[in-house]
Amino acid sequence: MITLLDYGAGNVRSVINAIEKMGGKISTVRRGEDILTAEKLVFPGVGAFGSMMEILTEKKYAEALRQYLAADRPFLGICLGLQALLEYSEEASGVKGLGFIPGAVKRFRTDLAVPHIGWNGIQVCQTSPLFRGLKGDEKFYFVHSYHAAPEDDSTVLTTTDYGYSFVSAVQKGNITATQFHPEKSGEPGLRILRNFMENSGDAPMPLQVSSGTCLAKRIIACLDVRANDRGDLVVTKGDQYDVREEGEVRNLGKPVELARRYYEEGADEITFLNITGFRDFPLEDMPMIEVLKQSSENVFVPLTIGGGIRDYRDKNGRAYTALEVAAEYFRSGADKVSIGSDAVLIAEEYLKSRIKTGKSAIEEIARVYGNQAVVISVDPRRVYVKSPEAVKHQVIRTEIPGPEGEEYCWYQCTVKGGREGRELDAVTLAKVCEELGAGEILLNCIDRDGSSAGFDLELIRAVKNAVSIPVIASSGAGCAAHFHEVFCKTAAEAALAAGIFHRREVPIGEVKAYLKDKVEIRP
Ligand code: 1PR
Repeated sequence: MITLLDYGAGNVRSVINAIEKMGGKISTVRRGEDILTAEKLVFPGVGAFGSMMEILTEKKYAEALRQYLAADRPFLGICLGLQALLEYSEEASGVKGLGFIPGAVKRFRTDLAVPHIGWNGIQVCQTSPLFRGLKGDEKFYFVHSYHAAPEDDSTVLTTTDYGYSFVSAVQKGNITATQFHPEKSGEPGLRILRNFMENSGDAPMPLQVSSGTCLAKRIIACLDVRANDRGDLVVTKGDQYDVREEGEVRNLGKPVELARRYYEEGADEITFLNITGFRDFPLEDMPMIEVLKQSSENVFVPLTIGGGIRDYRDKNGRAYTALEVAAEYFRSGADKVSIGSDAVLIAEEYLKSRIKTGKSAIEEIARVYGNQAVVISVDPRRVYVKSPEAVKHQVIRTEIPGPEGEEYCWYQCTVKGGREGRELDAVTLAKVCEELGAGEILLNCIDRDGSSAGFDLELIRAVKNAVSIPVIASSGAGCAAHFHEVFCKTAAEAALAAGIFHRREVPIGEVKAYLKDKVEIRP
C-alpha cells in the first residue's frame, strides 16, 4: 500500500496511474496522521515552492512529514517533493523547507533555456534499490527551473548535466527523491516506481556510471482533436489549418488509441489540441476531458492539452476562469496546458500599458502550477513586405522571396484557429508571453502546416533568438531528414509533427533511427 501525499496542485493522476500500472494500491493523505501511519509515502510536488510549503504548513502536513523523515521511513519525493527536503529555496524567499537535507534550492544559472525541460541522463553516485534492473544509460523526464544544492555530497544519489552538473536525486537511508518524474519517464521510470514499491531490503545493485549527460531533443506527436459532423471526437489534420475534405472533417483516428500508439512507438511527449476550443467551452466538452483521463492511464510521457483555455461564462451565466479550466485539465492527467488565442489577446492588452496585472491566464496558471506548465501555442502566418520599415512589426530578411520578389516578411499572429489575423507579430508575442511567465513556446506555422515541405527555419530562428524558454518547432515535417535539419539549423529544443505520423508515412521509430548518432535523442 502506497500513501500518496496530494496537496491539491497539478497532475497527481499520472503518479496514481503509474503506481497502479505497477500493481500498487494507493491511499491518499487526508490528515497529518495519515502521513505518520504510512507504510510507504510518495510525495509528488508540483507548482511553486512557496505555495507548496504554505499548503503543507496550513494542512499540518509539514510537521508530520518532518517526523516521518526523521524516523527514516520509506519515502519517495518527486520534483518539488525533492526540493521540499532542503532548508529553503530561491524561489520563495523567507519560506522554510522541511530542512531534512542541509542546503538550498537554487535557480538554474545557465545560458541554456530555462526551464530545463525534457529527457536527460543521470550519473549515479551511490548504489540504490531504486535503480535495480536499470541499464544505466536511460534518460528521464525533467521539467524544472530550480534544483537542489545540498551543502555536502553525502546525500547525493545522482547528478545530471545542464550547463553544469546539478543534483538530480538524493538518498539518505530510506528517504529518496528524484528531480525527474519517474511517472513520466516511460518504462525506466515505471521500473523505479516498482523498485520503490517492492524494495525488499536486498543489497542494491550498482548502476553503471555514464560519463556526462546530455538533454535530448524531443520528438512530439500532436493530435488535433475536434468533433466531426456526427458529434464523434476524432483526430483530424488540416492543410494550412483547413481540416475539411469534400465538406467532411478528416478523420484520422481515435484520440486515445493514437496517443497510446505514439507512446509505444517512442514519442517523447504527446500534445492534444482541441482545435475548436476557441468557440466551445472545454468543461462542457467532457469527451475531451475523458480522452485525457483515459490516455493518462496508458501513456507515461508528458501530456499537453490546448484549446479553449480562457475565462468563460457558460449558458447559465456562471463565470469560469482560465485557471479553473486549466485545473480541470491538470486533474484529468495533463502536465502542461497550451494557450493559443487568449495569449494573443493577453499580449495585446499588456503591450498597451506594459503593466503586469497578475490576473492574466498566463500569470495565474504559472503562479499556481509553475511556468513549465504553461505553453503558448502560436499560430502565425507569413506576411511579405517590401522593406523592414514597411510595418511596425519584427521583420526578418527572408531567403524565400515573396510573390513580388519581396525580401522581407513578418509573422502575423492569428486567433481562432487561424481564422482571424491580428496586428501582432509572433516574435513579440513569444517575448511578451515569456515575460508574463510562460514556460515554453509551441511554434506552429500556418503556411507550412500539413505541407510536408519542412519546418519554417526562419520563423523558428527568429523566435528562438528572442526568448530564453524552450521552443517546440511545429508544422511542415515531411520526412525524418526534416527533424535533423531543424535541430541542426535552429536551436529548437523539440520538434512536433502530426500528419506524417497519423498517415503512417514516417513512424516515430524511423525518425529516431535517422537521428541516432546525429543528434542527442532519447533512444
Ligand atoms: O486558441 O487557445 O483555443 O487553442 C486552439 C489550438 O488549436 C491552438 O493551439 C491552435 O494551434 C490549434 N488549432 C486551431 N485550429 C487548428 C486547425 O488546424 N484548424 N491546429 C489548429 C493547429 C497545428 C499544429 C499541427 C502542426 C503539425 N494544429 O499543432 O499539428 O502544424 O502538422 P504537420 O506535421 O501535419 O504539418 P485556443
